[in-house]
Amino acid sequence: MTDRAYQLFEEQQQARGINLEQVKKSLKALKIETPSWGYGDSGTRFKVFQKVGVPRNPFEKFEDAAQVHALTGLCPSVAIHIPWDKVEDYSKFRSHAESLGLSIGAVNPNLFQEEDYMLGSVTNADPAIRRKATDHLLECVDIAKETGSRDLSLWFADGTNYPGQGDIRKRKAWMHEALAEMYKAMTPHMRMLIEYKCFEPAFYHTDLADWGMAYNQALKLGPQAEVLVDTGHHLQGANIEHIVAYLIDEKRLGGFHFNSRKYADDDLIVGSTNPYELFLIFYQILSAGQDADPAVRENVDNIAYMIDQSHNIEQKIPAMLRSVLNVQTQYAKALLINHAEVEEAQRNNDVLAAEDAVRRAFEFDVTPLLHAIREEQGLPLDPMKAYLSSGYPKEILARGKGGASW
Ligand code: LRH
Ligand code: MN
Ligand code: MN
Repeated sequence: MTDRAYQLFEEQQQARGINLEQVKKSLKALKIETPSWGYGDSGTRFKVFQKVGVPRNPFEKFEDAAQVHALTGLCPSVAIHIPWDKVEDYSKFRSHAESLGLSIGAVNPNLFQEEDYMLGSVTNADPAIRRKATDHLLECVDIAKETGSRDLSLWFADGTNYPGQGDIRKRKAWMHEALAEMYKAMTPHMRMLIEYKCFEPAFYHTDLADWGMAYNQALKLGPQAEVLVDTGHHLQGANIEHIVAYLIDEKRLGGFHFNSRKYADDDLIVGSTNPYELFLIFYQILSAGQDADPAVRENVDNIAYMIDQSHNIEQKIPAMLRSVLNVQTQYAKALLINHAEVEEAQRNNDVLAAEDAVRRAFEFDVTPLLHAIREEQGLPLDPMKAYLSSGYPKEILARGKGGASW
């Protein structure tokens, strides 16, 4: 790479003691799973907007996802949501994914869109509804066996709107009962990722409202159950990177649903409103990646990075490209943190030097570095530009309006 911008960048980073070859290796190993539902039509509770060119079925969702992977080299797997991505023949679906250079990623059950679940699914007071919900979880384990998926990613809308509406402790037991039944059905290579969310759609209490509740369930289930951190699922001001560090240290961080939020669970493009938060999440992960305890390092190596976004007003594929590129950029910046420098400042109780050592990495322009790795990988230097000038955006217009919703 003879590019002057990169040469300058290289000199600058070498002078700071950063091993750029290692940084490049780590960047090339980054994998981000995209969600099938991010390619479909979506909206708010006020309106679902219909776009021209949206995939009409799960197969076409994967075709769009393949574009994102081909242009970035970052997204070889796609999460599915059942029943949104229910197909007749999962082995055919799997072959279709593989023919596109993709694999089927996390399987997400859906327990929030049926009339029966208005007052809860696995925590409903009615045992018949709990049975139906648990059966759906078991169905998803079977689907994961066919798709070859390792992760089952669970989010429950279950909760109540009013004090007294439900018995919180009974619901806690019912939640555990359902999870335990599902856990028992999993194969040894599967993982259950338990997602929490502070509120919405329930507004008084949510059965799994925070990381502590998800962690508590995971601990009682066993080592194949871990916590999933959706960056949009916290109360205002929550220190997500602290939660991340804590969970890794307990070896129970299963993965992320990345997105960005300002007010609630906005599901906006990750890194669009708070890139520094994303950078600081990676700082904690990379710092734990150097831990002396191999179990902590193993947890870091197995974190599933996933996007969970709904693109209501944006073009779907460009929105996904922007998202994964934002993650890659913040990861690249975090890789420039000189941990020895931070640790020395910490040992000296030098507050400002420690903060400076972390922040400085965030302030570098990593464009030359990202161009260098893309060139080495035979990828377009600017994946967004490459997409917009390709034939694909025009080609998909032939699909017309009325594509798959979520
Ligand atoms: C819920 C949620 C969950 C996924 C997705 C479709 O807020 O973010 O993580 O199942 O919606
Ligand atoms: Mn989520
Ligand atoms: Mn969400």
